[in-house]
Amino acid sequence: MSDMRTLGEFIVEKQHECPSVSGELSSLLSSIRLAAKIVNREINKAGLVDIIGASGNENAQGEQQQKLDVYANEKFKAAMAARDQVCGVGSEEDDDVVIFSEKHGPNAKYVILIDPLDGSSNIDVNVSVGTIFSIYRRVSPLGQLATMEDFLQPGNKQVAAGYIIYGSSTMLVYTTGNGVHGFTYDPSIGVFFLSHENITILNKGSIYSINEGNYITFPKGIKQYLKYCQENKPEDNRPYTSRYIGSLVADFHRNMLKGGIYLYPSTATYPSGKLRLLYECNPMSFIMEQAGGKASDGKQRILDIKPIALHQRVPFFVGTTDMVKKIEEFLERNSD
Ligand code: P6P
Repeated sequence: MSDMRTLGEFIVEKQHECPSVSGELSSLLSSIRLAAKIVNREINKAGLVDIIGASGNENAQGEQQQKLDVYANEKFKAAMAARDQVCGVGSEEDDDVVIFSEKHGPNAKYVILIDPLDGSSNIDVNVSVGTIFSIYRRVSPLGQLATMEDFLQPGNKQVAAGYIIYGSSTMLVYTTGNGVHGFTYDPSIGVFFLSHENITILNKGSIYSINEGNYITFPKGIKQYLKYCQENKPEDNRPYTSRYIGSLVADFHRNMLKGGIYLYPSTATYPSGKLRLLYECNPMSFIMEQAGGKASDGKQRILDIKPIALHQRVPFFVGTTDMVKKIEEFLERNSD
């Protein structure tokens, strides 16, 4: 008998087991679930209506915004604004944070950081894309408007994080610090069913995910790590395999289920790395650590980095613990 527990039932069940997971947080996770269903519907019919393609605007990164980027951003922000738990949202798609000033805003306890549609350049070639979210308790006083300090907290202060992957099936994967759990969406009845309880990454991995087109400008330690992978075999004796989709959520999800590592080091184009600390690296690192893996900028734990800017970028190495440690060794050995 397959487990017919729904995401909603699971959230309530875990709320009773974990006092730290408050009712407000449960309600906030439910609003993310609603927005995910709405965005999923548009992604799945994107090929049929004129919603694919550039919106004609640029986001904070100077990247061409795809129409679905804009749509997803608006839907997730609207879902957050409609609930009493969120006092502000920081999004990849917005230059600055959005502070909820009316109604419940000043008395709400949480802020959320979101990449509403990561990998969106893949939308019009039908490759999996994803939404990434990160939730913190505010540090500014209740009764006042949220401040930037509420958003610039280190990743080790997250109370919840997760992603939705819009792929061959749509899944929502999240953690509140008590393991990682995956739910698969049944669009015929509009319900997310528990499909992957307590996801744990394999101790041994053989997959590495990196854009080798940037090889020339990689740090020496990264070049040596790639050479190590090509000349050696992991202990399970299968050769290393290079798999890179160009969509973080898709590469991350496959590596978490099969074992492996995702790497985005510094490059000539992105001297500090391409991935954004607040709404990509921190949530994915929280999830990976909860699944038994490791996440580093090459020198330190991602979750211990004190953010200084909303769209701050960092080098990002995340996945099977031994593989991340091996990269840190190569980088240490070749540090200038
Ligand atoms: P590149 C998408 O823009 C993204 O942020 C991640 O989803 C993805 O892994 C990476 O950038 C791809 O970057 O430089 O390899 O195209």
